[in-house]
Amino acid sequence: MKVLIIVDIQKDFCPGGRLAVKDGDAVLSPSNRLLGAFKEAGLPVIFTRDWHPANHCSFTDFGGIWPSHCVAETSGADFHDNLIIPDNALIISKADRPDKDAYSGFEGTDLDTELKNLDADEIIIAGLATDYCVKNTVLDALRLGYKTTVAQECIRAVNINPEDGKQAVKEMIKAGAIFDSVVNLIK
Ligand code: VGL
Ligand code: ZN
Repeated sequence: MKVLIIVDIQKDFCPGGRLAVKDGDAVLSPSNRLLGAFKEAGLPVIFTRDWHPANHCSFTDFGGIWPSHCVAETSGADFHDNLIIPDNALIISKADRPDKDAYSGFEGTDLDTELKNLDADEIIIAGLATDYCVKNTVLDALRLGYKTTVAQECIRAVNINPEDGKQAVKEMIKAGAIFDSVVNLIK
């Protein structure tokens, strides 16, 4: 079974948000095309979301490197308004404990169990951000043995260092990830 995983397309990671990724909202339209194709094919989709407590350790006020973002139950943690979320979508919240950061959708969540329940062997990944949650989710998926393809137009990087996104792509490819375009993925 092929499963689409949409990573952290939340308001705070898009322009106007608290941890805005440059052109973060540019992933919306290609991601929605993938979502439409999966819906038409009757294939499952899973959405991850960053879901921090207000005192999360990744926030600068609590010793971390990030401005406060994606605080659970606040509007910044909402999925972007233009993201098409099917009624039966599975939502995985992560990094929801004060003392632990988690960039991978697999870390401290039921994602692997849910994928096994769906009999997933192949994963398509889209979302934000390339150099953090996309990268770590992809690397974990590969470690867990899933054939993992990244939808290349559907990712954007934070780029604290200008090459971080490019570096992350290299790392994912080296670990065995496939990169492909949405047109190919919906064929
Ligand atoms: C992320 C930075 C901080 C991500 C989450 O979803 O890529 N990046 N928290
Ligand atoms: Zn975060």
